[in-house]
Amino acid sequence: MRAAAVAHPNVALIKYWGKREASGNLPAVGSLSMTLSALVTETAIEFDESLDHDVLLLNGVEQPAEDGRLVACMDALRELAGCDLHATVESENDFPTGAGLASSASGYAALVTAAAAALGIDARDPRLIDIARIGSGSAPRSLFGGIVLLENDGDGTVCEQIITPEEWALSVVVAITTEAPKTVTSRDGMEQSRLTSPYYAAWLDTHAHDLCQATGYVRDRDFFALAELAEHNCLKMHSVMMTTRPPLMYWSPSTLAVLRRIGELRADGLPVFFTIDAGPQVKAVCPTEVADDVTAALDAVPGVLRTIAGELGYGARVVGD
Ligand code: 2P0
Repeated sequence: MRAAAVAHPNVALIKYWGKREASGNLPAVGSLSMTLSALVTETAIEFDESLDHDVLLLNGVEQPAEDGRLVACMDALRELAGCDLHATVESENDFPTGAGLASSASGYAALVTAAAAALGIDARDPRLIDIARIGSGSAPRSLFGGIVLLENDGDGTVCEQIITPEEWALSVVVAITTEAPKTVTSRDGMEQSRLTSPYYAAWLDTHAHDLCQATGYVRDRDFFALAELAEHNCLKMHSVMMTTRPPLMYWSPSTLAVLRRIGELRADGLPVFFTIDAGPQVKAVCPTEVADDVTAALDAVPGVLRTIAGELGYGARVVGD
């Protein structure tokens, strides 16, 4: 009863920020994301009848036993499989953890995929999407590759791939400006935004339109229309974050420097746009044929520690035991 899986983080073009009041970690809004081949989480799981609780080792360090998200996710997997055993989970990221690079999305996608294999659950069972979401609202997106649409559907969510990596040769260049973990998690931050930002209502009101338009631009491979809308949606989310009380200022000074450089590159005719998540790193999206040019330009921005570039990646998958 053991298995291992890999998954990639994803970066949203149209963002998820805020939850419905109902339980089950349901997002208030849908989202549209790209799965990133360049970053990898590998997770191994082994169910063991000698354990009386689940054990999680993240990058070799044991995490607190009371991690509610892990236990809730594991309990849902046990219920689905009709199994009452606990497990040891060992998860490794090849990139900074908790620093705005969606490590929880890839972590829970890899966990659910490995656990399903170990427990004999069909990997295509749609209930795995709901179980991944319990761990992290963005994790269902990392179960799929390419460009992925997550939408609200009644009391739940649906998630599907809309473009395969082969159908659109896009790359993402991640400019790392700080390796340190963020001080406010997305989970806590988005709840504070819901409770205190005067712009949160406008975020909700305008979101469905952004999501619908962006999905159309992706299906049409309209890069420049997508560029303008994705940057707008990103800055709208950061406006909500910055007007939260106390304010959520995830940017570093170099975040703004990279953002301006990307604006200059686009004004000079290079097809590239930015997006930023709950952290100081900037993700530059571009056609793969110009990824080397974008990488060279961002490496030269003062304050950029390093860049990581890669094409669209595949969804979470079993890699053996
Ligand atoms: C996104 N983020 O759409 C947005 C942009 C962060 C900023 O999805 O509370 O770590 O576990 O559901 O999944 C981060 O959200 O939050 C996220 P929880 P999660 O990519």
